[in-house]
Amino acid sequence: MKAVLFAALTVCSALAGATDDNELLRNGNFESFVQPPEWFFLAEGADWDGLELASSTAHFSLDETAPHSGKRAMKLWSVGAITVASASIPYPGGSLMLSGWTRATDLKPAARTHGQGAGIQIVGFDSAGRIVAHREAKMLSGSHPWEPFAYTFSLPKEVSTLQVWVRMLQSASGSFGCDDLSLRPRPP
Ligand SMILES: [Ca+2]
Repeated sequence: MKAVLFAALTVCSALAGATDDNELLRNGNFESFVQPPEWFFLAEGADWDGLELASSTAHFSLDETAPHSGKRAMKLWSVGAITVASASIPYPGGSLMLSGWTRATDLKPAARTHGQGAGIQIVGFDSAGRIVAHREAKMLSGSHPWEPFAYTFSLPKEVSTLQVWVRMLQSASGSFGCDDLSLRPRPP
């Protein structure tokens, strides 16, 4: 099902492209169709807490019914785990800020996740591709209209690259959306 979705979504990326030199994230507004390498679906594996990254009962799509801006937003829904990751971004060091908008509908928390159902995480990898750091930029549960967030963080020196992960956590249910994600160096 997901493989078919990717095949269908690789048709067009004409709207892609960040025009801002300081923007580190590509297609953060999801106006371009989601495709590797901009965003890709993590089909297997588990995170640092042993929470699975994907299950067969959860889905993602580009939502054209209620985007925050433009014509599309990222939407995750149903029951279970799903993770959509950004392209790997070289970590420039120092302080970065991830900002954007999130919404949720009837988002029930997953077990073992401290009341969190879904959200956006920063994941740092060392030069060998191992996860060596993670940050929770915006996690939520319940129902919320579009709301902005801004999260400032820095990562350890051993981090070589980072990804932005949009996730619904293991055994959560409901839906989660995000739009207009932006990752930038934070001015000193
Ligand atoms: Ca959008």
